[in-house]
Amino acid sequence: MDTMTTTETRPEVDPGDLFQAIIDAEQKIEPRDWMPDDYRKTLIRQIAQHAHSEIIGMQPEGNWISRAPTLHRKAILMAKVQDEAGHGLYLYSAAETLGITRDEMMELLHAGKHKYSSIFNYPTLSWADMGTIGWLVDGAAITNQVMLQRASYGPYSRAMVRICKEESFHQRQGFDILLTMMGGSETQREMVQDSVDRWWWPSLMMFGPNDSESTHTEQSMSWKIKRVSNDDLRQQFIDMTVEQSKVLGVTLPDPDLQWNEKRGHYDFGEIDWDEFWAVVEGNGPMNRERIENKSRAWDEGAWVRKAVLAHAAKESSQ
Ligand code: FAQ
Repeated sequence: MDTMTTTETRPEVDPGDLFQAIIDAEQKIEPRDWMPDDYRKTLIRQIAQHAHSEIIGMQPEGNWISRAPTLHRKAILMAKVQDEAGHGLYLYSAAETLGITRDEMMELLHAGKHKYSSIFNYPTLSWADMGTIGWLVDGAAITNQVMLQRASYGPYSRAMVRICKEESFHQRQGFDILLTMMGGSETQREMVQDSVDRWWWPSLMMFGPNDSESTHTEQSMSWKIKRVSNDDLRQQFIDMTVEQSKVLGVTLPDPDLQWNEKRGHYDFGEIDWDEFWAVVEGNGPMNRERIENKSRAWDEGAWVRKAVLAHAAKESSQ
């Protein structure tokens, strides 16, 4: 046969079928692959929200860098806050691969049209809060993020592998602050207990609404973006943390917390969902201040971005 004149046609592959086959085969969707519009939108929403959380999340701890009790603690806290900046940057880069720019994400955040985690709208009132944030907030973050290392979108999943390594150190340093304080004076132990009392419930809210109220879980799980539901992750976190609280010698502020032999899990009390939604909708104790600080820093840094971009443009034209 004369191969020069043969017009070979490839069998038509429906892009939707190919997308689903990649998901089913536990492989990764990459930026140039076809993907449903809603998959792209869901990823932009979740990754941008996650990136914003890391960046806004620098503020509560940044508040204590200049007041850390020792040089050693100060060096660790600075490193942790810098890690959070790094996590934000990996995540913004992952979101950019989906066709949104960093400037657009910033505008949406500053205008209140993008969310960030509710937890960062609570104030940090004492040094013990640095320990509690590491122990509970990073602890909840890791519990949620381990599954995201297996997210079906390649750039997100790879960013999460790096982030999780650093989060483990964050949780450990928080626990260490609290353990040290619990071995100190009565006043220090009271500071720890007060801090745990304030952060326990907001940490449980980090996992999002109950599964029955969650708008995105079912679809995100079928796309293998999320692998475990909000309620299952929350339960995992509680089961792990109750045991750690015993080692620390602190009381968790929930009278209904009790081991349930039949379920093989701890039962716990009802979360104040009105408080959760008030914070998510912008009416928490620190929402306004967090966003004001963030947008001021963005405006004040405009000249730096301009200079860096001008330099990059000059380099590439040479
Ligand atoms: N805060 O249908 P679902 C960290 C919203 S990183 C605010 O269940 P989904 C590290 C949700 O967006 C912490 N909003 O939503 C660190 C949706 O509204 P929308 C951040 C929340 O996406 C430590 C609506 O409620 N981690 O802490 C919250 O399936 C220390 C319905 O909810 C991530 O972002 C909330 N807590 O599940 C840094 C991880 N929960 O968007 C500094 C990645 C829910 O339709 C210091 N994200 N909403 O307007 C996720 O895994 C998921 O997005 C969930 C929510 C689990 C957060």
